[in-house]
Amino acid sequence: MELPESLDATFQQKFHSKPLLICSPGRVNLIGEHTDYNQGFVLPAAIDKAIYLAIGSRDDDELHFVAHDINKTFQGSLQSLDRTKTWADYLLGVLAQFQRAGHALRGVNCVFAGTIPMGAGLSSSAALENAIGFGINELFGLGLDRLDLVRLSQRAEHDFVGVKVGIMDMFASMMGKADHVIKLDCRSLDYQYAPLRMEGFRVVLCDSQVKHSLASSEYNTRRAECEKGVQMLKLYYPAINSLRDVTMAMLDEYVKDTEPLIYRRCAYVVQENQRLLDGYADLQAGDLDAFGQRMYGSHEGLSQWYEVSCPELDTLVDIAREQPGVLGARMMGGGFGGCTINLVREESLDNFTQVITQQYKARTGKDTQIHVCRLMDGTHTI
Ligand code: GAF
Repeated sequence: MELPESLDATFQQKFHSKPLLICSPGRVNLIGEHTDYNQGFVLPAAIDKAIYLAIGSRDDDELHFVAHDINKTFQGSLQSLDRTKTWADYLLGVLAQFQRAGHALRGVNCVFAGTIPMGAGLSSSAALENAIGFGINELFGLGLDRLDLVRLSQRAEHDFVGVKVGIMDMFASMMGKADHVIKLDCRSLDYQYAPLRMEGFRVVLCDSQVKHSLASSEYNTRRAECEKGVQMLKLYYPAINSLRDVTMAMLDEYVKDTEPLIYRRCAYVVQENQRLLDGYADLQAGDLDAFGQRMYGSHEGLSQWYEVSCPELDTLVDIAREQPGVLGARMMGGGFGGCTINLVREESLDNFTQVITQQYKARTGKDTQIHVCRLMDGTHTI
């Protein structure tokens, strides 16, 4: 039985009613990492790995959640939406945001499972938040648009889960379009879909299988470091609001000597933002070689200047760089584990998979998982 059917069956067996079924995808990001919360650009896409959620309303205030994959349940009430520090917070956090925005809800039953590898940096949490937000909006006819739901998921992550994430993950998961990447301006939220013209190439993810345990604390620290850079420059340039407004010349003059660490963080972001704009132009021009080189540049910045990589991710990129048919590779997402994203020529895929698998094991003692992905539509009912 396919996953959505099996969730449907479990739901009906447990709750004796027919659920609404929702598919909410994970995401990749081609380039533009840690730029979203600095009001820069990102270039993500939704992928064919998703969270599937079966949801139905109740006549009371109770909440019954089943995490099908891990065989865990949660029972609570809309009257007391408190943090549990478990997976249930991704659902509770979104419900709390609906309440906070003044929407009257009733209780819900949910059963969910996914094909997004957990902790692989493919945004399973944003997909789950989007899934329940989308489901609640549909079930109770609240009339919110997709962008409202994206913002709601982001606020849930900030207030309930406690990580000050940017908007990229939930945006990509909700707004994705098959075979397209999204060029998103994280300041204005203007976005464009661009067809991924990559005849003969595939987007390949290599999972380091390192779970990003440092990610939340270090993520918030990086964010604070960027904000510190902005504050320093504001003394000289009062109109500056974010690193989006900053140039390397400003950093060189006012930050480099006094705060070398802050300089490295901010310089990475300013350069990455420019790399994205240049890389987008490469993609539009069909120059994948140039784009691939920018991916390596992005990885170097993330590893050396922003310091969010780890030895395993660096190893995956090093191995990829030596393989024929690989145009570019870099760590993806928040960092400290998760996946690398690689652009690989179709005819080199088998060799790539074999060599990466063998050499990663030999160099780190760990296994990798390789995922070849397709770009899909965002959160939707099925
Ligand atoms: C995580 C965050 F959730 C995103 O908002 C983004 O900042 C990303 O790390 C780094 O680009 O996935």
